[in-house]
Amino acid sequence: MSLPENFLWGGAVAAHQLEGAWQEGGKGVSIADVMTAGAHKVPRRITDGVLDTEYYPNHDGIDFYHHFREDIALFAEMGFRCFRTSIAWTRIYPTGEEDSPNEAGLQFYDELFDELHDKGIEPVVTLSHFEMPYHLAKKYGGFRSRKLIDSFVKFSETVMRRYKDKVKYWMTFNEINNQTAVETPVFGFTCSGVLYQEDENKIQTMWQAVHHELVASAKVVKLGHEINPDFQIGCMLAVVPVYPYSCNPADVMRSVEVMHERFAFGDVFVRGYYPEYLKKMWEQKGYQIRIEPGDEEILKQGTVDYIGFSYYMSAAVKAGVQLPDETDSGFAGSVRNPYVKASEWGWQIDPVGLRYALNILYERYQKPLFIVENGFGAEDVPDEDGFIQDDYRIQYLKAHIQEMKKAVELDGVNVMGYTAWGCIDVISFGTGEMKKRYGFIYVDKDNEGNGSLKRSRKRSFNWYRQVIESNGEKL
Ligand code: BGP
Repeated sequence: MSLPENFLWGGAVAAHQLEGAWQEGGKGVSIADVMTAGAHKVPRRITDGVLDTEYYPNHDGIDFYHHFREDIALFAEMGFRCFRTSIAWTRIYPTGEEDSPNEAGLQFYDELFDELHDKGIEPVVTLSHFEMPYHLAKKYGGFRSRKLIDSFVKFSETVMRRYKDKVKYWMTFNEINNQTAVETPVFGFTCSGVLYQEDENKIQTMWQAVHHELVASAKVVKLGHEINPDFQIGCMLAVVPVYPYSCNPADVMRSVEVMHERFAFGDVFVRGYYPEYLKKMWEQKGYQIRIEPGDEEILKQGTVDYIGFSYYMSAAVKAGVQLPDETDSGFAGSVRNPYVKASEWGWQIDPVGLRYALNILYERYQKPLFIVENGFGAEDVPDEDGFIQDDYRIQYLKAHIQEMKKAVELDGVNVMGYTAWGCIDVISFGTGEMKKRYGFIYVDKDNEGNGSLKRSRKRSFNWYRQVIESNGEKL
């Protein structure tokens, strides 16, 4: 047995990490444009509307806005069957409060999706990938306010109607379960636009914002199915399987606790209601989460068609080590797993963890799974001919694809597709820099923002081409 013939092989990116042109075509300022870079383990923050020019100008991206035809031609050369990107909310509604959308922004995505279809590539669209108009964050505190539900639904409805015949696969919020209200050395940003105040119960505010996002997402899923019943609308989770550090029952229970925090989101997306363990946790901690009449009904009506998820690493936890303790393992509150290696950024490299994750997700939800992010971030150094010999990346991807195939072929898990993260070098989200690259395509731009922007094929480019051509047989 092998992978299904229509398996969605491709690559993934996010608007603010590559488009650039942050003030062109009527675009407004997004929270991502005014985030600080997080180099040297400084957590990224949404600034008070100012650009961080100290490090790489991340708002410039790799100027995909002006290079997308050239880039899509390279994706087509690799044989991509799909391409995952996001729509920048601020190209459509620059402040989020306009009555009518910005036509130039809508046209840009029309051209992008047309170009993809011309090359036989199916677009896969994330509605909100860690961004929103800065104006909405400043004025309302992002999703801390219920007001944002309507703003997000308005934006989503506009693009789902406009692209109803061009885009079939959608996801609502990127890595919605990567929320934090407390900064850690590796995780300081806030994706829901909430600017936390010192004197508030931050975690309670975070869950309130999450509730608003979940309601917004369910509304959009329901509406999307009305706009086009053929739409496939998924959630997007950051999947980090959490292992107990040892067979000490206390470690095992700690891993259950952390898994609950990670899975609560998927449970709501798939089942349409809050799991008991989450309600108990809110109760025990004394969090008051306002759930308005009708919200629970909406959650039920807007369950997802598939589960999109990212997988980069697993984590091991030990009883007594609480979130958000300092960690060097790439995942707050976890400890180094002696059985796996780690990347330069401490992310635990664990291909078997992907097979494990696919199994637990499928057992729990019985929904099609879509691996929409997986990849190896590294500092690529060109050789004397300017060529990137990224065998380390090939090795990482190959090992993960092998484990994915085992999950499909040996365990019977339903996997729809696989899109490698940052298929062309983009700005790293965690650091806001160019240095941490994932691409099959190298972009000549350094960490200070200098470079010709020239695109060139890395060694992994041909490797991935042959993986897709053989439908995963030649690895
Ligand atoms: C995920 C995000 C992406 C992306 C990726 C790699 O969390 O969805 O936006 O950037 O991780 O992370 P980084 O860029 O920090 O290496």
